[in-house]
Amino acid sequence: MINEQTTVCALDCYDACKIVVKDGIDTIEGDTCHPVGNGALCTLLNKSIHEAERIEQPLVDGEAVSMEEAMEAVKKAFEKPTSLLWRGSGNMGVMQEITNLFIERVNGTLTHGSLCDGAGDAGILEGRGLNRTLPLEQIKEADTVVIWGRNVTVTNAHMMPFLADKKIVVIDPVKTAIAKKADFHLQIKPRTDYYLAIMLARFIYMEDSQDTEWLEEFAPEYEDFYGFTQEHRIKPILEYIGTDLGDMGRMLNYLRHQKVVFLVGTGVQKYSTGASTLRAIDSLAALLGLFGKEGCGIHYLGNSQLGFDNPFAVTCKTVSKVVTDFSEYDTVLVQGGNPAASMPNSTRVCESLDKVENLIYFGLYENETSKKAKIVIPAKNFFEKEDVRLSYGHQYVHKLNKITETPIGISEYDFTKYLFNAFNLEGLESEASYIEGWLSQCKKEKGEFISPIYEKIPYADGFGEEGDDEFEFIEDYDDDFINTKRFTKVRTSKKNKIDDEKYWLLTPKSNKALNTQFKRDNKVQIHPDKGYEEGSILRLSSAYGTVELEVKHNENLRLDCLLVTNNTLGVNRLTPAIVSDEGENACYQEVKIEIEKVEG
Ligand SMILES: Nc1nc2c(c(=O)[nH]1)N[C@H]1C(S)=C(S)[C@@H](COP(=O)(O)OP(=O)(O)OC[C@H]3O[C@@H](n4cnc5c(=O)[nH]c(N)nc54)[C@H](O)[C@@H]3O)O[C@H]1N2
Ligand SMILES: Nc1nc2c(c(=O)[nH]1)N[C@H]1C(S)=C(S)[C@@H](COP(=O)(O)OP(=O)(O)OC[C@H]3O[C@@H](n4cnc5c(=O)[nH]c(N)nc54)[C@H](O)[C@@H]3O)O[C@H]1N2
Ligand code: SF4
Ligand SMILES: [Mo]
Repeated sequence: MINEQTTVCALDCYDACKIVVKDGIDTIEGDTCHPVGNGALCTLLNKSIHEAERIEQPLVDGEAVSMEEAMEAVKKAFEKPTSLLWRGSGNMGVMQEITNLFIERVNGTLTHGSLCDGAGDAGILEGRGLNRTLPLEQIKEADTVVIWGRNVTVTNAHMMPFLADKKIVVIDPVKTAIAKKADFHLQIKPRTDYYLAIMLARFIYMEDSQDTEWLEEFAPEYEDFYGFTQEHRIKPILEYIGTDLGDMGRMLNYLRHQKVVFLVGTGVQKYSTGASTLRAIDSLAALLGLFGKEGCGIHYLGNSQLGFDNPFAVTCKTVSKVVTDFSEYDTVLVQGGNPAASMPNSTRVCESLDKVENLIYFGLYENETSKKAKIVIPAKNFFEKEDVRLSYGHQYVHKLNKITETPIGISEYDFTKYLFNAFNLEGLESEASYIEGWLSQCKKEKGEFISPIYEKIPYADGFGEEGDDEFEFIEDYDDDFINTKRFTKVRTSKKNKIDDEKYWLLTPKSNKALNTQFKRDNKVQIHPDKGYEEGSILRLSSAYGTVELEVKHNENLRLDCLLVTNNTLGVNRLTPAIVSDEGENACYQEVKIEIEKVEG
């Protein structure tokens, strides 16, 4: 008898696909009935996750021990005066956060800030007050979809069916697969999206195509925004972006007087100015009246916990997730992450991890961080435990069901329960009651759980917590990284730290990996016209470090860019340990790179 069960993919991905398990985890398929999955899973789930070698044995000081002995060592480590929990996004289930409850009780420290989407989120909050997810059914209704710094075919493949029959505009420094199919691709210079949004807004005012009726009601400060756009000089900015009036005109044809959705990805905001970029894009959308209407809006990474009462919210001390100095703690628990590779400026990160007396790694796979750990605790994967999965890409909430039982690893709930018992702490509820607590807060629609804050058309009544605020346009912009003097009429001079001889670093995701899980890489992609032979070795250097990588030609790149995917060994030696001006986000692309051929 085939025992059919369902669960959902918990990897850190927009899609959160629903999975049908026919007969054990080797027989998984996408759920054809699910509104997102379209019946297909990606190769990461069909292949990589099954091939990846799990950590099976707990380790203490490199010696294999029983789980009981390893947990005893974890307990001892948490008896030390100072401890930190650094959590990655290896599993998107809400139960990952249960360890907060223990950290709070031992007076430990948690992190704030983001390696991912925090800058953009901050910019959205400034304009709209809340970061609501645009429902997928609205994307289906659009006439034009603008894909702005998101590599949909790689990172968000299940969006593709929603894009059928749309006019597609792509804004990306790379001629991505979707850019090749697009009606219009603007191969923009990296880190200029703010200026592009402001220029488009300026032209919309010039030709009087703004949605005045909507603006009067929901964004009445639009006259001030007009003044702000006028401070920006057209000619030098278009030249700097690498575009012209013809391109702007063509782009406007896809934007004015129609239903438009912007799919904005993390690519536009891997910079100190990332929040301003999202706010400028939001301001452009507002000018066109794209909020609160059918088939319109901005789809970015939404705040999936919005509207939930989180039972794992605690009031601990926190430090930056991006620039943490691990050496300040006696004990560091790394859960579901690989900071030694995924945090920026990894040379500095590794040095500080090496100084930690008790580094505990709690995860599935061996990686740069697990190799440094004194205590290694194997985790259970998402097929082996119960959980609830929210999504930053859509409104659906799923229950994760235990599909298979293995002797390997421990769940986050059992890990926490062990420590509560070991420290004689009370107050931990049953696993089932936490899961029920999350699910019971959801709305239900056609048999699916959905976010409690779901609205068919977000911002239809207005902005802010209560929906009675106005939209707030961007009103200033500050940038220390490039010389902005020539772009503005009123701003003061800034020191020009940029050397145009150097390359921009693009460091997006790979289709072979989920961040640093699964296949790793060792390549730098560069345009063949730069004259470096495929297979030769280049040394890449930035102000923060160097890494040697093998050349791979890519004709889809601009001549001023190098592309190194984030699963590449050592890529973050090049990136700066700084946080964005708002949102405390990592700024992986705020760096320029020199290259030199390694002889021999
Ligand atoms: N250069 C560059 N760097 C980047 C990025 C980039 O684009 N470029 N992207 C950034 C972004 S967006 C992100 S989100 C971060 C991601 O960075 P991290 O959050 O550090 O994620 P990973 O490196 O994928 O590590 C995830 C680990 O989680 C563990 N794991 C998986 N499932 C479970 C589980 O159920 N329980 C436990 N305990 N462990 C589990 C696995 O062992 C895996 O090694 O990287 C950031 N770093
Ligand atoms: N296969 C796979 N899927 C994943 C992941 C993975 O590792 N592998 N990671 C998941 C995670 S954690 C996240 S956060 C999401 C992120 O998914 P995406 O939002 O798609 O993010 P990235 O892949 O980092 O980059 C997106 C695009 O931005 C472009 N870009 C870079 N710089 C700029 C710029 O200055 N301006 C503009 N306009 N574009 C720019 C890049 O060329 C790239 O095409 O993907 C998730 N999905
Ligand atoms: S990684 Fe993303 S696309 Fe692949 S199965 Fe999981 S949720 Fe779906
Ligand atoms: Mo991410």
